[in-house]
Amino acid sequence: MLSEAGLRAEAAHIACIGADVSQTADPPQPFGASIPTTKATSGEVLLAWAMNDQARPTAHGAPLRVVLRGWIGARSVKWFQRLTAQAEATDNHFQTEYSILPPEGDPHKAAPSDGITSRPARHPPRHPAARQGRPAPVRPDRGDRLRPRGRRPNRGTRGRIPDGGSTWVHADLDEPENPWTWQHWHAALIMPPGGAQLIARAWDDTAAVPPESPATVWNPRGYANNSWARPHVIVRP
Ligand SMILES: Nc1nc2c(c(=O)[nH]1)N[C@H]1C(S)=C(S)[C@@H](COP(=O)(O)O)O[C@H]1N2
Ligand SMILES: [Mo]
Repeated sequence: MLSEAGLRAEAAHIACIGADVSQTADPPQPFGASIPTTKATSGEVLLAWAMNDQARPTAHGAPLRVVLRGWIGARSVKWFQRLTAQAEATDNHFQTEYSILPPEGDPHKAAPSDGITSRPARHPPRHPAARQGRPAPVRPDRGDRLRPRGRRPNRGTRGRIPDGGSTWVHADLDEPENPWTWQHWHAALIMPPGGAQLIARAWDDTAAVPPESPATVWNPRGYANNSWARPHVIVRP
């Protein structure tokens, strides 16, 4: 679509807006986001009108939405209405709002260009439970046998979980569906009944490990916490 339209050399960013206008943004404005033109023309971006071979639900952006594979959801504009090729990144409220500020940043004074507004295509593995601050999906299976399952971005890596905090056991990876989706994993643990804390961390093929604690990734808005997930579980007798 962009090559049909013809991009000028100075078009470094592609900005999109949706049909929904936020009255709480200052000033009121449509939801918007921009991405570098290199990403927009990378073949990793969809304009989607369907979802899982069904008509796309309105809640998920019908009639048309942007889907950016490998990037945060906030850049995938729903109810897609208009795009602009421009020299600078958008100053839309929602681009600025969903940016990672440095620890000393002030969310109330941040300029559009402050902070990280995009994620690299290859990013450190993180567990969604750590991101959302809630326990990982762990369910007791056959009494004392736990089968933790998790997801993380697919980098062909191997997940690990500790048994009781001193040693670690390998998790098995489920078959990845595609390079952009979460990598599901599972592991079996024999544990005594009672309360316990699990720790889930991942290693990738460069031996990179997510941060052990959220302390080193702290930022004012609390985004992108990819530190080790530490869900509490209760093993029923
Ligand atoms: N037009 C529009 N697009 C939007 C949003 C929005 O509020 N309006 N929210 C964004 C955010 S923050 C996320 S996480 C995803 C959520 O997409 P989903 O509802 O399909 O899960 O849509 C993004 N696109
Ligand atoms: Mo979001």
